[in-house]
Amino acid sequence: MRLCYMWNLGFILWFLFSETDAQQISCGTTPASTHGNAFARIFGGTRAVYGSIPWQVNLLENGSPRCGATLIHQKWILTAAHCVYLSLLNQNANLEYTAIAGDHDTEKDDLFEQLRFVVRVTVHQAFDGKTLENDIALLEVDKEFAFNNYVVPACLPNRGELPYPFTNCEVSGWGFTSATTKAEILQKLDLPVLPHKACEVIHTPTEGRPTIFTKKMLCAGHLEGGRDACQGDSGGPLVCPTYGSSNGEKFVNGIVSWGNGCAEQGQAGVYTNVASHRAWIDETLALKPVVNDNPCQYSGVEIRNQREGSIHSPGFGNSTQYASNLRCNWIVELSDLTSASDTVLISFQRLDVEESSDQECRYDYVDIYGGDNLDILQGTYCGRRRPADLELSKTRSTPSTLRFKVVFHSDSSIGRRGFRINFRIP
Ligand SMILES: [Ca+2]
Ligand SMILES: [Ca+2]
Repeated sequence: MRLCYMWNLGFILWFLFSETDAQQISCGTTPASTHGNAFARIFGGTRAVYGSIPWQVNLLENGSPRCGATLIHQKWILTAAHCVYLSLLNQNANLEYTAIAGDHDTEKDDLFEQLRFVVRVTVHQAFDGKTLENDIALLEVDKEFAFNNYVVPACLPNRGELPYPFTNCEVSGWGFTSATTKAEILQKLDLPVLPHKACEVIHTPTEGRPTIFTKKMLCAGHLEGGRDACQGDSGGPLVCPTYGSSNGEKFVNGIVSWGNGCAEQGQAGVYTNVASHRAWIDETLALKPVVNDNPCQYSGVEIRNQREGSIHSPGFGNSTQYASNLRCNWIVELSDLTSASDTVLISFQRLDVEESSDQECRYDYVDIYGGDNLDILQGTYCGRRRPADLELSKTRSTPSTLRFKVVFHSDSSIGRRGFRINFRIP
């Protein structure tokens, strides 16, 4: 799997000219796609060329790869319900999702990667975890994705519009490429959509496998075996051209849902039929966006050269509760103000932050970091008891620094009053 991306002149030119107005980006197109070499994979797929599947999203759960997803809107990604429904069944599991568009190699930062936090998980209300009927979910992200040549939404199929049988479609993902190996480089596979009748026959329910193939599903694959989507590809896109679309735009007709094994002979993978859910998608996309007007959210705020000051959670003092899913951080830079012996005194004026029952600060917390690189944890705070003051000294490095970082994290449920920290150089 460890094949390096070949830097070539075409790629560099695309990089230089890749800033494109969002208006110029049409769904389902691949403006950055060059016809590079592809390398055979064990399950019959090929390594995708960076930019050739710009709607592919890498969906992480608590920071670990979970599933694929499809970019369909600046603020929404489409995935399979079975990828995320555990988070709804068990709110205490505290699962957090992040979505990366423009990803290619999961082991490195790709040039056009954009990471967003999921702020809303919408699973189809009729999703059935046993039969995998209605295996569809939409996730809203905190901040719009910026479309460019490497981040392009797939087109949505019209209601009820199916690809013709044997249309050549494309599935992609970072799932397993052999029984034991998960892909680091995005993989893709061309495969035909099969007629509904054939899919019904292939997926005739048996005693150990009661799942029924329905009109809300598609099946696609190579019946001779050896080429298929697999675990880890779940939730990802099956895109197809649509008859009559002259520009060859790709439509997300399917969501990787289930199959009997991977790449087995006589089998064909099953995909959620997106066109049969078009009304649900339109309703969901019309929901009022999750409000995200907090100035600190997900961004650094730097306070420089103040001998004293304060930091508080968003909305503190308004007798309201802080919002969910906050990722605030403040950096206080005092190096220029102090002499070698100086220290800064940090004290909580008020602390009211949701704690876990074991007082381990698993839910919401305030972290304070010090050190030259702001990576030395000085304390983690939650609950309601005002903690002891914290005194930080100038570092012993050359040049010596005095700086600290406050991070405030809230999870997806229950807010409290928040906190206020005062700091001063005595
Ligand atoms: Ca990457
Ligand atoms: Ca909370």
